Amino acid sequence: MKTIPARPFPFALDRERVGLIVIDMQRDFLEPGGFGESLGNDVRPLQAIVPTVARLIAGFRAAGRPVIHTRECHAPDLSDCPPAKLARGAEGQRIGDPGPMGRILVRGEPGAQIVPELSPLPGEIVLDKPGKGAFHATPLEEHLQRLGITQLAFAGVTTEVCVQTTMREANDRGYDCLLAEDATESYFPEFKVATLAMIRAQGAIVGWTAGTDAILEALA
Ligand code: C5J
Repeated sequence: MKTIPARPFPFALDRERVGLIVIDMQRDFLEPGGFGESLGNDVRPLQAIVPTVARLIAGFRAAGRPVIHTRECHAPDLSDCPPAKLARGAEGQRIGDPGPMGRILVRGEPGAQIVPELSPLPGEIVLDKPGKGAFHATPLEEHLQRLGITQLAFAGVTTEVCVQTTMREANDRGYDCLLAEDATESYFPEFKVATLAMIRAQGAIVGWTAGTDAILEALA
């Protein structure tokens, strides 16, 4: 165990039991000309974390610890998309509609791919998830149990949606959750600040937050 400076209090990182989960670093959320930008969002803050996420991934790989990647996307026939989710958004900007990088949030389309700078290595787990949380309708929990993981470090986008939802799912399943503060981002800066505060509130009610450097130091 190595204790790292974290908030709301130090986090005891278990090098033998920790894994990294990188949430939805997809072209459609991050790249200019993608779905996220077409909704009026400024994607630059999300792009800015790519080098930090890359460093975090490299640190886990170097330590021989699992890196799990997720992508929010749906089957081409949309059979895994609940009607309520399908009906969201303005006409022409709904899941499955033609978007700037192929059909919006559909598996296999260019926009659904992870940005090339963060490409998964062969053999790493890549989960296509139909929900905001990565445990919903995916084999994530089976993978974590098989790998003996009890602690999860988190990176990715967006902080208050898919990252937070997955952290809450993991927390309820008994995993210790540590969010890399500078390796996550939101289109709405105030939502990121609020989410970090919510996670740490009431004695780490959802988990801990720490800087990427501190996490990497503990892994080295
Ligand atoms: C994610 C979203 N990945 N904001 N999706 O957070 O819709």
